[in-house]
Amino acid sequence: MTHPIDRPFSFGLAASSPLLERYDNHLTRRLASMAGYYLDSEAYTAQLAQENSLVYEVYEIRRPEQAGELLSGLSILHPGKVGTEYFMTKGHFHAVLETGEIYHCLNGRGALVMETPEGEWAVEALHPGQVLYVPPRWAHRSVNTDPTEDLVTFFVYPGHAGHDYGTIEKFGFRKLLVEQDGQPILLDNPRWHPPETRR
Ligand code: PAN
Ligand code: ZN
Repeated sequence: MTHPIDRPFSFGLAASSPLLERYDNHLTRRLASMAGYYLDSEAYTAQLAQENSLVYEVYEIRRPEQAGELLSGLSILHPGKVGTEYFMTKGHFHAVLETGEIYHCLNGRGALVMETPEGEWAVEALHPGQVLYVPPRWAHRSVNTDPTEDLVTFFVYPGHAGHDYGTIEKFGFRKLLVEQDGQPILLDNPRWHPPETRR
């Protein structure tokens, strides 16, 4: 007999609450879980002492984590900054490097910062209605550059992709998004080293 989960299913998706009509897992990332991610470590420590803010949330529609399946869900990145650096997701490579991802922006304003293991980089704007294709091999991080709005994206990726956070946690992305004179600008990340010089 066919298990009910192996029947087609549908769900509503809206940029306003309730965001997903159904989901299986709600994941939250607070400031305390992002030690070492922001460039200005003094600003990070001072801000964390004030409040362990909710930086982002992910609502997942669970499916078996295997080839052939698609994993999807909603990412909600709240507005804020640490020092001048905008709130962002941790960012990752997929453990199976040769797997891509689709992001569809539903609300807010921001960017996806991306790079390959060889150090090629790209930054693509996100705004409502925009669909962004992350090719296989590209690490990705969402950044919310709006001062007040949540950056809401719907994502879909292959079931067997997995997540590899280690490299980004250690070196960060090559480019950072910071606020200067009220506008987002790209900065070179001083913690980043060319892959061939890493140890
Ligand atoms: C997304 C991300 C989500 C949270 O589902 O996992 O936006 O970002 P981090 O995983 O970097 O904390 C995705 O890209 N999945 O593969
Ligand atoms: Zn991903």
